[in-house]
Amino acid sequence: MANISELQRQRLNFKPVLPDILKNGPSALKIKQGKPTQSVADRETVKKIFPHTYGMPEISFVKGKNADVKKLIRAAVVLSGGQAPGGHNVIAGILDGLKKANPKNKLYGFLGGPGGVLENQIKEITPALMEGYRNTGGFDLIQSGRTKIETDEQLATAKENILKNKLDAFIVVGGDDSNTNAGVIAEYFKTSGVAVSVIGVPKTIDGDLKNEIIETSFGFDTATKIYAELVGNICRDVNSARKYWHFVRLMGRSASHITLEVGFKTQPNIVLIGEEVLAKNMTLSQVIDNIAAVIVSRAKDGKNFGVCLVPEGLIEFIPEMKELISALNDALAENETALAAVSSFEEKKNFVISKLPANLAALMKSLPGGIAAQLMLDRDPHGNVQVSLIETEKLLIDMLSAKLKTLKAEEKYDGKFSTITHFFGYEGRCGAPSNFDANYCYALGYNAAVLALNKCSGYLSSVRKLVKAPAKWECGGIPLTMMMNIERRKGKEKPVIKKALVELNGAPFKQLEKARDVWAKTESYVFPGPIQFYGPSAVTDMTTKTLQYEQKKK
Ligand code: FBP
Repeated sequence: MANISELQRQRLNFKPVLPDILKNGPSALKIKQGKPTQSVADRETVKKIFPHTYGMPEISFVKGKNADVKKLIRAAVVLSGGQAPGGHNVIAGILDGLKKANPKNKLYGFLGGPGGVLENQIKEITPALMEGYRNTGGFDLIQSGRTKIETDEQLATAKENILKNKLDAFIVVGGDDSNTNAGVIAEYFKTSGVAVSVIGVPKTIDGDLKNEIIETSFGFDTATKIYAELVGNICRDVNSARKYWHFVRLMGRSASHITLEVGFKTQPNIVLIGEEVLAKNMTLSQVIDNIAAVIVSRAKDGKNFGVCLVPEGLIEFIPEMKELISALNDALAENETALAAVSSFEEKKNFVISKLPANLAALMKSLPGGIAAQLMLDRDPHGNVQVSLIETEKLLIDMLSAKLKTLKAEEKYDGKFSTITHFFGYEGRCGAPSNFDANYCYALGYNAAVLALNKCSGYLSSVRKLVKAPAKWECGGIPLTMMMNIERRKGKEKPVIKKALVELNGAPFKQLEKARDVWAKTESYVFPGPIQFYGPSAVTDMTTKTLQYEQKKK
């Protein structure tokens, strides 16, 4: 039996559209330098940490002959962090860009993420190998991982292995943390006189690696389309059966962009946005009161059903919970050895509670056991709590049930609250890339190859004007240091790329504000259906609503 589906077979033949500026290959374009740049905040501190790579100019590509790029190079790529649809096309773009400049150029992939760099696990990505992966989802060609290259020892090992493999360029495909790492490595190489270009590529389904120049990270388009199909189907079911409240938690550990986008695509009754909760300084019980108000109002209309979208990162946006998580991060990081010696969970919990200030210790004790345990799970290598493992939707339902019981006793509610929970995250991370992501990723990869061929280092591959047709996209690079600020990580102040959160003054959130009261009361559900790869362009080439609203203002 064939081990690839018919759709897979057809997708292998899809030819991504390259932006016009890249179409004639690396030797037909030149680097144009813009003005020197500054970091987004904490300028003096970031400058001190990155003396060689701070302030570099933005780069754009313009037409022109460039024979320098024909010199033979060896490059390696690493996929870092969570999977995102289109990763294989980034690699395909890098490979094709390198080969177009000089067919003898070689591309390697470090296996299993940055850990593969430290262990020197590497394989050549030949054109023949690449053929089976074009336009496919997943990162399985070379896999990914969350190891961080940050200690002096790790940086030295990375340098040793990169030099051992005689590499001229090292391309890191990752989110904000991984690209921060890329910036650290670029600086380290410049400081130690290593002439290896380090280039980043913006990846994450979460959509939180963006700014004026990086309009979106790859994978966001496809993942939100996949979740929207599922949520749309739930909305239709809810409207047919009319007996359940569905609580759908959607991935996005630090920002609510995914939830907002899926909200636009499906128009459910409630769309919670973590950033709003934080801005309004809401407590957990205020969040519950707001949801309960919608449930009660719908119950009055005889509607004991609805759909509520919950961003995965909500828990970290509730100020009291954020404070608790941050104190837990510090307590866990500072007491690693002592905690390793304790075996039972109860003892660990009590030990950690003993390290917390009284108010937070009380909050921790008040949480349902399951949630408290989930809050204490191991941090990822970047020191972040793994919110994908915290079942916030269940916490909300527990608290809502209690609230509705009280309201019933006070004769303020006379409905039925039957619930179903869902968590959509992993379902969308390896889906076959939409046409948008297939094109965008290929362009990002090709663009990264051009930056590397031009010996740029410490830059993030940037492809802009994404609401236009791919042929019109603009290409270049932006200095990694330009996106940095200082944040607290693992109990220490660190330079990191600033996460892009949902802006309450931004056009997308304003759209939600305008629409949500109607969505709460009615069944304005929209059913986007599955991603379409073939058919009318209005369906196949549709970009995200977020991008459309954001770009409209420009
Ligand atoms: P990246 O930021 O690395 O792209 O990952 C994002 C994400 O998909 C989050 O939405 C989610 O919380 C997390 O990965 C889950 O990570 P893991 O794969 O380690 O469970």
